[in-house]
Amino acid sequence: MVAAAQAKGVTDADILNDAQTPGDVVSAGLGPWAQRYSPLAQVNTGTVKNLVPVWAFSFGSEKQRGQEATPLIHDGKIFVTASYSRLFALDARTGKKLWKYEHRLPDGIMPCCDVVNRGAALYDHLVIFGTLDAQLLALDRDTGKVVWKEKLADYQAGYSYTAAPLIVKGMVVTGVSGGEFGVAGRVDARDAKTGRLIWTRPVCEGHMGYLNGKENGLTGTVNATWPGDLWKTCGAATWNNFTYDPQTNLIYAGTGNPAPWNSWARPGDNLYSAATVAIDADTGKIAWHYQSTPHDGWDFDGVNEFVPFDFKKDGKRIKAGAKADRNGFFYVNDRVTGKLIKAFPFVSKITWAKGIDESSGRPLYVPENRPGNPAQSADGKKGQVVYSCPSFLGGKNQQPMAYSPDTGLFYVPANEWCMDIWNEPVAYKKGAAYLGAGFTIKPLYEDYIGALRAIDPASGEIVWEYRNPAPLWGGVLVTGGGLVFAGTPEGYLKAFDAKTGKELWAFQTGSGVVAPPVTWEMDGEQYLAVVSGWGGAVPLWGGEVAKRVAYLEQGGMLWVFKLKRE
Ligand SMILES: [Ca+2]
Ligand SMILES: [Ca+2]
Repeated sequence: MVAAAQAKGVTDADILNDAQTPGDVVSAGLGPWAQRYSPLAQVNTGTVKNLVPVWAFSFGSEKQRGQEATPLIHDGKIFVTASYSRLFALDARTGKKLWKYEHRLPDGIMPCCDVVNRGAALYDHLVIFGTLDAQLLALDRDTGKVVWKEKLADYQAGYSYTAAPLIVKGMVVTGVSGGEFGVAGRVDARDAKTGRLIWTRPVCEGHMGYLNGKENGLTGTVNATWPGDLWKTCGAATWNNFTYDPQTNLIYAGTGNPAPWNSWARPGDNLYSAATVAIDADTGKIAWHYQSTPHDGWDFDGVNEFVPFDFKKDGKRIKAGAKADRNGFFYVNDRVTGKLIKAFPFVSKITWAKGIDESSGRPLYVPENRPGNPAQSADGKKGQVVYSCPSFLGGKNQQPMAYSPDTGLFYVPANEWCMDIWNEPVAYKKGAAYLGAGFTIKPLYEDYIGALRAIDPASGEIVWEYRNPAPLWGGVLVTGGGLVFAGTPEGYLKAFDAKTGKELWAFQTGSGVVAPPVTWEMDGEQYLAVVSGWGGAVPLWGGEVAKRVAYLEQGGMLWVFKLKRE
């Protein structure tokens, strides 16, 4: 019986039900909605003080840098990705290494924002993950041997892959990274068992989609919102984790900045950059889009995860989804139609727009706070510098938020920072940075940058906040025990009361935590796991903020916790 149970592969039903089955974590968002909520309550506001480490595992080697992965747990095993395109399988009870896959990366990979990976996907007997040279690999979960391998894109043109793939109806759904190199963003769906491409949907107007090898309609209309040939190197990289809603059969993908950053080069809305794009899982066609930053001029990638939830408004229950956007606004949209329901700021200072017009869904721009046109400068080389908030690292970046159906609150790992930004002329060159901008990121406040905020989506109110000196970059977990777990670059994994924000527990992991925690139940006990290892975009792009946190040490460890027996 035990052998038969262990031989069972992960099914579509397992993934759809992941949020309701606390004995495993078989998808990176703890379910296709990615609410990162677990009903487990053994570790709760009363018992969390007894939470202690059970074991820790080092990723080893001289390869450290940012560790952003969500661990997956199934059948007594943990599958966790690490920096430099590595994947480890560990015994969940002891931390013993079962196998390691270390991808051989070519020279010349071009990850913009550190050599990170945000996690794997499980399907059948496979562990599937993407690499920094833009390949997708399916490994045998028992041996770590490669079962199939597919090239997602040309790494020499600036493509890479850093997100956790999403499993939908037997398909593995992926995007691409590389928005700073003029790639063209798209969403692909492959047969998860074989890697065969089923459909591909570009997210820039003018590009052709395909379904089973046949043309499946252009995305948008050529030159409707992009001038000349710029749509061909449009950016709009789909580089963060996606979500899926079985009720609407829609995959929600966030898209990054239009390329280049210099917005004067590309008048128009530049569809479908800086947006949420909802794609029908069966047809590979765009059902709706909502563009949070039309004609982006600040690198406000709209890649933040769109989290489906049931929104209660005026006594009605609306099929909604929420997103804490890099541009500083929190959006609630109808997830069936994409129509904007509400938008409000979740950071303290926003300079680029006065607000969001809730009837049209469009931002109310402050034109003088758009970086100036270099063509109008004296020498034609540097447009007017503007001081802009938030910075391009965003009100929220890759670090995922969580939603608790118990409290009805979103828990958003936000940051308070601004930037000086200016535009410069730039031309596309394959494999070269394609920005046309210069910048310096600056802290907004002396005493904190990070702010974990409990946000009421109905009122827009910040119910509580925890302020952290360094920027928060790790993501959030919320539980039925009334706890919010989040890590800090200073090395702590912390637990807060989900209702009040009171800090109830903290543990020092030895390096910065820039990854989201997970929890599961095993042998009747509740476990937690989190990866520790400082890095990501902040030390590389963070300007004055990077200097402020330059004392932080790199690392690479997986920590596992449970309650000590009294
Ligand atoms: Ca589960
Ligand atoms: Ca970007």
